[in-house]
Amino acid sequence: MTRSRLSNATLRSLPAAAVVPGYDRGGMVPGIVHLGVGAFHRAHQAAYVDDCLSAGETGWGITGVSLRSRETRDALAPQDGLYTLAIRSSGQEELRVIGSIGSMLVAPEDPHAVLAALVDPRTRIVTLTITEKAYLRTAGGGLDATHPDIVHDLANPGMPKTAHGFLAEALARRLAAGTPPFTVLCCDNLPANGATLHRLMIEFAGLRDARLGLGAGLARHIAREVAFPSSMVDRIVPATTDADRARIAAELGAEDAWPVMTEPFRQWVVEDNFTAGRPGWEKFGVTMVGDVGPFEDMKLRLLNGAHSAIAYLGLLSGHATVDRAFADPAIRQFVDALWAEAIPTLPEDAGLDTSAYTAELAERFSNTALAHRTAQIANDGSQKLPQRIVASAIECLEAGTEFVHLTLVVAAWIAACAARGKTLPENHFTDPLDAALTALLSQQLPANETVTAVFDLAGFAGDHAERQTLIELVAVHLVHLRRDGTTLAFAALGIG
Ligand code: CS2
Repeated sequence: MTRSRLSNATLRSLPAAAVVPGYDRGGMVPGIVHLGVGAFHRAHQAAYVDDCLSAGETGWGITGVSLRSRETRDALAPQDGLYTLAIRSSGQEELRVIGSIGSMLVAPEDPHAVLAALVDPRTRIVTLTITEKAYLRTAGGGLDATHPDIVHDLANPGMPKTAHGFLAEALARRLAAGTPPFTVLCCDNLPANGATLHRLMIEFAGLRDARLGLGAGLARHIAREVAFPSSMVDRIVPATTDADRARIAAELGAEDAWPVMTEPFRQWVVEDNFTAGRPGWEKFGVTMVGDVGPFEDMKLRLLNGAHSAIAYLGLLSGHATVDRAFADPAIRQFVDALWAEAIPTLPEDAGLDTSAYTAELAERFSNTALAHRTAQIANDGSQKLPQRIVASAIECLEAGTEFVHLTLVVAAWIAACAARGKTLPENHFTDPLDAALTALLSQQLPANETVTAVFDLAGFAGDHAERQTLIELVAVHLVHLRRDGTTLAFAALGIG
């Protein structure tokens, strides 16, 4: 059956059960440029902005930019930027068509158009979800100035490839034109994400200034006049499957090339530091605060830390999805123990309710409608584990607190990487360090040497005084995993 395509023209003929934008999309002013229009952005920020537009705000339409691939633009352009958000809980599905993305650009196709959108005085906020690895940091956390894309962007400031290059060029042009800077809001899962990006941008601009012989002009401007609020973002967004596309098309009576799947829960905690205005997000459940740090750490260490544990231990135990892995009593018991180790590393005086938080996480991880794949979360472990697991382990060591579970997650990551092409499909998940990791793991070195080499590669624990202790603790688990998989690793912890 040929169905019509979701678009402005077909919006009014959708079934009444689907919530559609009630506002005039033509009157939307593009006030936000978003870099990295993946599914997460479309389930999270774009939905909050859609709430504000529905409430009558007009100044915050989103211009979506893909820094790499054209897939999202190709899917959404014929749909006038519209897409369906399917909000799924174990018993039901609610469909909401989101209208906040007014236009889309693909940076490699037309970097000039992206710069024009960034320089446009109507753009007052630039938001980012580009994933951890796109910040191009060295293992020590500074800017990787030797990365080919950074080298390229420093040599070709008018034709950037990286987020750093686009932001720097746009801020330089706005400064020259006397246009006030936009606020840069980082929405990736990094600790102190705004401050981290601010620091990387000052470094990048410093290199750019030196190269262009401009003194410290742009670096100083970014350091002093550009706001980089931090934020904690949260919503679980499994990758869309063809079965999802078919189901949504049948329910809508119209084709949607890229609907986005998500859960009912959503959370956004944002540092309230916007120099050029912002949408009234707080009216829709966003928590605007002075310090996001405690919320970020709680989310990274409890949600994301448990996610990585479930992903690697789940893969090693043969579970394809989070809900199935979490229903495995051994994994469930492990996650509870992992939380018990991580919780004391969170600030006590920040008013965090960790028991309510973990109880809610347990419910969210049990959502069977999401079918959130363990392989999806397993991607990019080298970029994720430092803030999710290693940071808690180091703080436990510093505080002299005993722990044995955090380090199993690191060992499970190493074992899962080594299992690819053996008990797991080749490229079942990927990592920016894959070339070096695969070469290292194929040597089958003793556990201690393997873990040391992995720590060197990934920069885990840097030159911290407790690095060696940590390596030894991870290696003990790796010995168990190599000898008899998760059964022995769990048994050694008294689980199972
Ligand atoms: C997940 C996150 O893929 C992953 O690494 O842990 O994407 C997680 O689903 C989100 O951070 C939830 O907000």
